[in-house]
Amino acid sequence: MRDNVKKTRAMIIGAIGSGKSTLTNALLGKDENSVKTQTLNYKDWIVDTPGEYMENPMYYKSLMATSLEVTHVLFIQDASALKSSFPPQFSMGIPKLPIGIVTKSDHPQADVERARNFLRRAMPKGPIVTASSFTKEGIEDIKELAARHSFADMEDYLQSKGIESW
Ligand SMILES: Nc1nc2c(ncn2[C@@H]2O[C@H](COP(=O)(O)OP(=O)(O)OP(=O)(O)O)[C@@H](O)[C@H]2O)c(=O)[nH]1
Ligand SMILES: [Mg+2]
Repeated sequence: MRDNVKKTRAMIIGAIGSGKSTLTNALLGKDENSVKTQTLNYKDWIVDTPGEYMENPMYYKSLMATSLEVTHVLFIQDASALKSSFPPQFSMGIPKLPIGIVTKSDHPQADVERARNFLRRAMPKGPIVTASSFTKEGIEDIKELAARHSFADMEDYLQSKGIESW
């Protein structure tokens, strides 16, 4: 037993309907239908947030306060969305490890490149994973990255998988 293993807790943020709750279930291996998130929802190692918290700057304070409790922040961008709800460089204001996630890669209207560009603007530093809660693309990579507690360890993981880092 290694006692230097840190415990991960991740806050998941992104626009209304971007797929946060569905992804939360996929990461936790739960086969539940997601219902609209109304409030902060603590599920195992994940803190699921309502999309309103990201879309309305009035709620940024709540996100900032909640971020104090976590080790990682998962930034969710819907691959089919025509816009981003993240202000530029938003991740730089939160001193926690960021993981960018493009969700709904399976969607007929998905444009993964556009979504990655949106995320890179919000999150200048850190890994970006392309994922789908339906096909399970990217789910293992997200879990592996969330188990790492420094940028260097996340980069090592990406390198071991032959994935280019940021
Ligand atoms: N095609 C596709 N649809 C998805 C995927 N993930 C979620 N969805 C759909 O997107 C819609 C919104 O999903 P939610 O997980 O409830 O979104 P949310 O970000 O939690 O939304 P709020 O709680 O309102 O902030 C639902 O109809 C899901 O079925 C995915 O990977 N692929
Ligand atoms: Mg939700």
